[in-house]
Amino acid sequence: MRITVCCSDTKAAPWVDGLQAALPEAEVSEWQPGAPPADYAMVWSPPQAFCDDQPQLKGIFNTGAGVDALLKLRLPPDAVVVRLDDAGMSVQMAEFVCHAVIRHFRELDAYARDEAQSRWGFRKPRLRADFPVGVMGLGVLGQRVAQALAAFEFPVRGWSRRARDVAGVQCFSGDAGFADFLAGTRVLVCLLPLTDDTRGIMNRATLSQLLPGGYVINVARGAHLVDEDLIALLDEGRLAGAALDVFRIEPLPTEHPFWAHPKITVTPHTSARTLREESIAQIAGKIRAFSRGEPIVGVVDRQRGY
Ligand code: NDP
Ligand code: OXD
Repeated sequence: MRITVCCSDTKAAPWVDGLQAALPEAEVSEWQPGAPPADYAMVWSPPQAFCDDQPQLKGIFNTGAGVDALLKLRLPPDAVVVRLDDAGMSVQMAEFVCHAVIRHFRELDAYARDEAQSRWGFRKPRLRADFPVGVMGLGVLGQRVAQALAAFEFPVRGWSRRARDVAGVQCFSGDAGFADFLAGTRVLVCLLPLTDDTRGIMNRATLSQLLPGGYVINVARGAHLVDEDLIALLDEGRLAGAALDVFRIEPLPTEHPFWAHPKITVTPHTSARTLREESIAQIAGKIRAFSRGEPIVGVVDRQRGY
């Protein structure tokens, strides 16, 4: 079996070597234009030329959870697209989001400002009941995040496309459940895939439905958020702040107003990093299973977009 590797923003060599070591029976190499046709591909954000060059692929294994960049391409029609399924990302996402929620809830930025002035001053404890957290997207990452937040005893709500039942989480679903979900949420966490249905989902109309003092945590994709609506709502005092890890343009341009906004925290798309060893082990296992005709998890529904 022949496997081609195409990772646009990272060096391919360690991925090629790792996958080759995990699948000694295969012939693994970095994609070059005009390379012989491969059976499987391991990719991150490949160019269109890669897909055009590899029409015989049976499976395309994405080295990330989100497949929005991949599904924008003209892919070989019969290739199965497979996303990374946790592979060490959900625990990172849970710690990142819990940190962001707790930093806001416990006013840790205000204490840091006090420290800078050698000021010893307590703030009145806040009530968790006043800070219900709503997680949009109850998939691999969203469920883990929701349960981690519930373990800190925040009231947690979750919203998904289909009805879900997650222990300790008040679940809402579909368009019908969206307004109720938002109306009881103060801290909104986005863990949705980017699809035609979810693009721009955090906008003036939806963010205005949050409880007063709303706080936004976007760890999914930048295009879920309408940047100018967020800034306007923060400046009008309708929202208290935002922690943003993902952006419409990455790296976030230096002139973007998010950088300097006093109510916005920016991190460089780092909330849950792809871990190479875990990812290679998972992809190698799936390639073996798939080539034996066994079912695998993480197959993307190309029509649905995730
Ligand atoms: P999953 O595919 O496992 O879960 C997606 C969830 O979103 C599901 O619960 C799904 O509903 C729900 N959903 C999808 N469309 C809609 C909709 N129209 N309305 C309501 N709910 C919807 O994804 P993951 O949890 O693995 O990952 C989520 C996203 O996180 C990725 O797509 C990626 O963009 C982002 N990500 C960001 C990282 C970072 O470092 N910042 C790292 C990794 C991922 P249902 O349950 O009904 O299917
Ligand atoms: C992913 C990501 O989708 O890193 O895995 O954003």
